[in-house]
Amino acid sequence: MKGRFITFEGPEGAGKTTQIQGLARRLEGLGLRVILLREPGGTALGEWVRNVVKHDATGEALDGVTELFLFCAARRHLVERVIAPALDAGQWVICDRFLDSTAVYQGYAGGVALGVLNEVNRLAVGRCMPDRTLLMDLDVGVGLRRVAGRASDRDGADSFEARGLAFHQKVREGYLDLAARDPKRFRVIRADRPTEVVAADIWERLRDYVA
Ligand code: Z5A
Repeated sequence: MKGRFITFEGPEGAGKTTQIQGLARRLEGLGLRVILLREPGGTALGEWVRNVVKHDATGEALDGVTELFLFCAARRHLVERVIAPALDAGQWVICDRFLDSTAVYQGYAGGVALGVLNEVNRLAVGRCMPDRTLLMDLDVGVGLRRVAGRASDRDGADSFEARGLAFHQKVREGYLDLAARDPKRFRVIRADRPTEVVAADIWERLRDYVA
């Protein structure tokens, strides 16, 4: 069977990580080879960018354009080093966030002009556009409350969790706009339901690839 490239997107605390793990187990149960990635991450460069952007590791505030280049540099490297070879080898690639995160966090909510942003994103992604994107949609207040419990277990909110409610609302609206513009690639999943109900919905939205 051909490799597939599936991405998960959504606001904070939507349950992407939880669902990706269950989906991978289910696909592997069918004998498929699955590789799980997260963005930023998946390479040493990606993990370095993750630390810089999430935890202000440089101690210097970053503007939206700087973030755009950091995320896209890490994305380009991940595509070249990991994603393209895996797809060429017939593996399934499941990525927790990808190019649409840049569109909404740095563009719709961050204020970087979408025309420029889309060009940089296109350059980073090359031929590796996702086959399908599962947008986990959730009220932002619910999502932030879910992660707040978790953040207090660690050492406080990261730089994205700390951005205000209005920022996260723009993120959600940006995602819904992207999904409405590209219904062929996006599937919107209501993430406010019990985990197993959400998982069944996701499976249904991938049925044409696994049947
Ligand atoms: N970012 C960017 O700005 N531009 C870019 O181009 C890229 C990223 C690629 C990465 O942070 C940050 O980088 C991200 C955007 C930015 N920050 N934000 N926002 P991350 O990867 O650490 O954060 P995240 O992607 O938002 O992940 P998350 O906070 O861990 O959320 P999640 O993966 O969607 O949810 P989860 O970990 O599966 O679940 C969260 C909690 O909810 C957990 O306690 C679960 O047990 C619980 N949960 C899960 N499902 C349910 C259901 N169905 N009901 C109730 N509770 C649930």
